[in-house]
Amino acid sequence: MTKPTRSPSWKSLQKEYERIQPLHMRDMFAADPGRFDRFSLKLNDILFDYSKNRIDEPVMRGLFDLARDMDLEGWRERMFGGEHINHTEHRAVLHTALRKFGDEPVMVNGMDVMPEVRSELARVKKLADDIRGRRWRGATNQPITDVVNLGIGGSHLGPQMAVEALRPYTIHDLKVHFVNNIDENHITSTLERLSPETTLFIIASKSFTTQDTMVNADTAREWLLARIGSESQLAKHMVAVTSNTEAAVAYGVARENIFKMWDWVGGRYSMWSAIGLATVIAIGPEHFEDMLRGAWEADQHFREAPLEQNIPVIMALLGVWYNNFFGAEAHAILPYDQNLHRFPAYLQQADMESNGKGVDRDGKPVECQTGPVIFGEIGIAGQHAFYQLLHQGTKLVPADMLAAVTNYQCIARHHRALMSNVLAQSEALMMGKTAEQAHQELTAAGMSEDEIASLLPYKVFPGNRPTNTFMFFTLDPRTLGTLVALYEHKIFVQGVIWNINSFDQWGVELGKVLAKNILGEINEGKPVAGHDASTNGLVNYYLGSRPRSS
Ligand code: G6Q
Repeated sequence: MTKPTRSPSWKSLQKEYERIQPLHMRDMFAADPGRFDRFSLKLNDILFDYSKNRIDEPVMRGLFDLARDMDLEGWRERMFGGEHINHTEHRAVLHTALRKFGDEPVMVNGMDVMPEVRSELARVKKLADDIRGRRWRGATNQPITDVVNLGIGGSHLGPQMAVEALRPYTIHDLKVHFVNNIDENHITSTLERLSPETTLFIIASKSFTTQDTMVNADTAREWLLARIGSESQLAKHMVAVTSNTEAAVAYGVARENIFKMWDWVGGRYSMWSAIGLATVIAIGPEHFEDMLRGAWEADQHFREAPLEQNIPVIMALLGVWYNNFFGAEAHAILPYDQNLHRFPAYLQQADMESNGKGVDRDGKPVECQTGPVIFGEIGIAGQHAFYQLLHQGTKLVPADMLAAVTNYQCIARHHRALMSNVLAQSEALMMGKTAEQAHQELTAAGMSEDEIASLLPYKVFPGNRPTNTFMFFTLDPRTLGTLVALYEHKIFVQGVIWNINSFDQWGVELGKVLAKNILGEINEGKPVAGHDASTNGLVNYYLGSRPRSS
């Protein structure tokens, strides 16, 4: 089966949709006190409650049938088995090998990749240990106090999200910074606080050709050379992570400072590889290992649990349910843990770059909606901003809420208030507020019937808005690893259901070449006529208005 819409299960799900669409979750909960027990699962410390969804057993059965019709179990084995499931780039998809514990080999093109994965990880850990132990010295024999990761997209978002999420595991006299924007404001505002003698740069670029990263690397190099003087000392301040070793050597990075990644690791799935070097330096090798272990545990769960008890499979199928049957266009990620503040941005790339596709695995236009718009924000901040639309807007926006049972210091005043918000929001989104309830409240507030009549429509909340809640004990490295891997597998499952390749990114590649042509014209500085009228107009306006020096 290659077209999900033509599968028998799709047709029966249509009927299930028509049956369930008029039902309200409020009534489903009232009629069925066992709903939470049946529609929640646990993995390690993580509780996954999906009972506040517009589902019942027949719907879930239909969704599992769809997964089987699309041969999810076969695709899952093809991925873990190293087949070239990224068919447009002829590559295996094996980020799972980067966090694999145990002795079994992982074969790619007839070779076990595990020895190389482990030796590269050992090199990364050694460098991190040397920096953290103040054994790695800069050109003037001072220890490193600041590490700057220069990278973008997959070479930035994962490590940055992880370092922020695991901030309680970092050490105070070693700061890790991230620069991704080619806009000079980003690197200059970072460097003005640093000293070249105590700074180490990581050029993180799988291809080692990405313009944004290379322009930032040039600026970093100049900044270093201006102070430490000699090229030969650069090795003490610049390392690289790339699959293009020769380009890094040609750029002047010492060979022993180059950490390898492989073409079977996609950029947005690479935080487990040497691309995570900044994370390892920030939190230390042992905590990084815990993060890998958490992810590996999620891998085993995904590979072995029956579909009916498989968290990423259920996450994915619920997404398909709203995306393809309810017509939902977006999905919100709402962490209530401040340290997860980059998690929505990270997932935005992971999901939208993977499943933002309109052509299926057979090269044909898809016949159904694929990946949703992913957006999100720290839940508390969102409550004072865009939750209005979630509660009373015209769009259905399913959401994931994430919260920790306990925090590091766990100041009761803060944590209890925080938790009361998470719990109240998912309840309110599900229950809503009926006209009758609103009427009672307004009466109790002393309003006249006339005032109530004019205000009542605005005070009604439709409810029936679906949420998943992830509640974990605390945001430690293992839990973070598990959470991220669950989302990675959710994305994979949805790609299988929609019969698309989640692992290429031709849209991103386009951006990388487009700018080059215009940069040539900008450098030449002559008026252009070869584009459409708008682009010609904008280029020429810019050329005519820029100061002489820029
Ligand atoms: C990720 C994408 C993209 C990529 C960046 C950086 O899956 O391919 O986000 O990570 O464009 O690429 P480099 O690491 O090659 O610089």
